[in-house]
Amino acid sequence: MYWLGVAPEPLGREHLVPDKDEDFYIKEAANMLVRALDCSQSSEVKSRASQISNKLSNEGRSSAMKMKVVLVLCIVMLIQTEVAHAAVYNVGGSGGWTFNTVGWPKGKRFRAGDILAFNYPSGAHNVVVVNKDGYNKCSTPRGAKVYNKGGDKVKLAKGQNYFICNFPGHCQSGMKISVFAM
Ligand SMILES: [Cu+2]
Repeated sequence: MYWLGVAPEPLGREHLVPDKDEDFYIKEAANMLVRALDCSQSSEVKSRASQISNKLSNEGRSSAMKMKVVLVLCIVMLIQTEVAHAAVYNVGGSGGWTFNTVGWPKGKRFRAGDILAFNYPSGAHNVVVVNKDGYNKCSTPRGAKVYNKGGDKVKLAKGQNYFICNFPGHCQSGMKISVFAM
């Protein structure tokens, strides 16, 4: 995909494993990885793919075979892109799913299909999928899905997603999040 110009430059070992054990080099390696991921989802990559396909289709019927090849490549690229999109977020960061997590989603951009990982000691909390009313009032709708294992991974649906801990008083202490997924 790289030689067609529709995929980022492959990551080399030197990009992933820093040569020196210093903050700067580790940060550089992390940045490189972030850029590669960003690049694989960029509109530039997508428009480049459509340029190539347009160019080949303008060459007439004899290029039908090439067209097919490009279409297959585009599909492969889109699948790769989708995979790259499915990010995993640890709710609450290193502190995990706990009190006052209510502000955690602020400034983050989520996409439908992204995974929220709720990390907490089993038995200390739970994760309840609620609606807007349940979020605002810290109440649990009838039949709400409850997770309580402690390493719960929940896939975001398109639109607004609401989660609370329904242990008494916990949601009221900011143990709730509202997450918008594009
Ligand atoms: Cu709790």
